[in-house]
Amino acid sequence: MAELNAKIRSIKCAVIGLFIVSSMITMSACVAEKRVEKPVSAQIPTGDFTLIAHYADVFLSANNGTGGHRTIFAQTLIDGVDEPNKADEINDYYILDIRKPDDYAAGHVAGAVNVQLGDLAKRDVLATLPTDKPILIICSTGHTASIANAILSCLGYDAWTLRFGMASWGASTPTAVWSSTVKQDIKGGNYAVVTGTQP
Ligand SMILES: [Ca+2]
Ligand SMILES: [Ca+2]
Repeated sequence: MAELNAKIRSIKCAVIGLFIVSSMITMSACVAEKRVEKPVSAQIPTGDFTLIAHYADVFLSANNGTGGHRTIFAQTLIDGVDEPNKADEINDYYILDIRKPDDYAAGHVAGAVNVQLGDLAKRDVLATLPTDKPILIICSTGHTASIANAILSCLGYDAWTLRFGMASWGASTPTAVWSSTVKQDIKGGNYAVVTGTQP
């Protein structure tokens, strides 16, 4: 009987000992974690998030020399200077016009496909966008196109914004600049447009 009690006591001691040791290991791990500040990059989860963060970095750190982030001037697109390995002419691009259908029908760049901004990230719409050529996004002034550009860039597309949008393309476009109710004429390049609902 005494021998059995001694065995039980030794088992109890072993269990308590294990508990103390494991608690100490856990505590020291917590202290170590608090002491070592992880760099920000190490806190980004792996997987899809890392890929999106990479594309976001590419987009935000890009500057094509004109002060804009992945923007291109209308004149550059139709000046006849067309280097084979550079997206420097309108024919190099898949053209996406994200304005309202009425504005699109009133006049758009030849070949431009009309997709509303709100529909752009729908799966079936994304599936129509090319992954083997740059995408030129056109809106009225460039603001909305830049939103679409940022989104498509984060999804891995080679997206570009027509700088100042259709205001830079038409002869003269009444545009609200400093007030939502007052419009002033913005002079554009007076380049050709196609009217109607078809590209
Ligand atoms: Ca050109
Ligand atoms: Ca080219």
